[in-house]
Amino acid sequence: MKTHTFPQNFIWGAAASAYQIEGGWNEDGKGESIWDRFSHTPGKILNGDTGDIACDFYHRWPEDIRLMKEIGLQAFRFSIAWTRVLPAGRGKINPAGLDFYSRLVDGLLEAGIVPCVALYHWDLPQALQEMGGWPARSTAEAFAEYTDVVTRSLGDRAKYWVTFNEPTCSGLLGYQMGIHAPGICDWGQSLAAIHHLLLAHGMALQVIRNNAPQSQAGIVIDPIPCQPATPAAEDYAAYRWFDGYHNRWFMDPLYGRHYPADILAEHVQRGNLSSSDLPFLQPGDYEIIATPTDFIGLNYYRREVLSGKVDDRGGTSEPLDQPDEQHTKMGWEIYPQGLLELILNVYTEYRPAKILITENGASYSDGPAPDGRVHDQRRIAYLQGHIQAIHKAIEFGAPVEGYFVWSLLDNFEWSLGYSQRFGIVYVDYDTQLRLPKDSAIWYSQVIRQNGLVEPESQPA
Ligand code: GCO
Repeated sequence: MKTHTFPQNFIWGAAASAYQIEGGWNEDGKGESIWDRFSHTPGKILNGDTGDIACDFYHRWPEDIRLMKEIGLQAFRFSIAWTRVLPAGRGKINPAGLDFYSRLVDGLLEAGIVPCVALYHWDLPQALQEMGGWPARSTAEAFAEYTDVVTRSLGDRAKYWVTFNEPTCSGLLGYQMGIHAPGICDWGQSLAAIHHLLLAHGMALQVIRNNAPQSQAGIVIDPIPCQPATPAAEDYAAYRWFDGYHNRWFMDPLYGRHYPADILAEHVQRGNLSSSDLPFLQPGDYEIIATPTDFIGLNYYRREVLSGKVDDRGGTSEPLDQPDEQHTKMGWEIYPQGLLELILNVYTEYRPAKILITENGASYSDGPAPDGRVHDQRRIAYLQGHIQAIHKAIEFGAPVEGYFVWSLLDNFEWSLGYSQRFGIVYVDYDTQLRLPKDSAIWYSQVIRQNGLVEPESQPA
């Protein structure tokens, strides 16, 4: 037997987000978010799915906390729907919304589960989008006010705060590729949005430090480890560009550097910006963005292999010549080694004091078998490989202190609706019944053992 035991204080958790699980989209005074608007717009989401009901977590959370407890989760990362708390984004507070999250935090604490609260997982108030959305600087100010309201209410009890989950997705998928809300395709708006997301992160950190001085605060980023498909110059250029606009453009300013000069020049050359004087950048912004954090959260699913065959991004993912079993249902390559690369790259390049793996998981559509159980062996294999990679990173000295599987429940997978099941717990969307999959049972064991115990592989 080979064992991979993790450090004593390592935290094992699961993650989810408000719009993907809550439902109750207009209940008890909740305002409309850009995801409500987007999913209600015909043609945006596969099969016309919406998050109106989702997993009905808004009503079923006590049952779901019991489930978490049964699995043995030590932490739960969830997000707050801004529009429950401030229906119009700014101004009037909705006490019922705040109260919902207060009861949720208390419920988790009573069950001995550490709440890890994300303030933003993509669901901007529609009212703020109408005032310009993230491309407008005023949205960053609104975010700081919202953070103040939430942390005054929960800051005494919640000890882990995430400002933003993947500003890459909000900024790039939402404002440049248009496949996420608010569905805009414009580099100028996208770069302004990214700047204000990062600025809002820094402003919010300062608020959290005031209102919840005992807590730990950070941001969640999804840098995608990438490489050129071949040593050819055009593949290398495609790789540099992707790594630049998708990874370094976010990480560099968070760690006290400016936006990467090579990518800035390339944005100008491609016509995404009219000049390298960023119109949205104001004196002092870089200092605010680089406000020190206690941890960085990293989300990892896959790598990207780039080729210079030009598409509108200047590079395409090279379809690798690999069998289907090498991919999850999302079509994403299974590449656990990439998680090790990601952790080591971030650690050596930016030296964060502490790293949490805030998301990692796989979509497979296994449902209940005739014996009534969900035998999601492929998910178990996926998680096992990735947890091993983390163990290796820790052996190399990287300060990884927690792991959150994505996700607790099958849920609303954004523009792909309910077609993708990432949960370790199966959800029957007709009845809202929950059924822990084999992976949930396996994960409880991992938690109990604080790591993996696996049979030695047999020599061929
Ligand atoms: C993300 C999001 C999740 C997704 C998950 C699977 O980080 O992309 O946090 O909401 O559902 O990553 O795509």
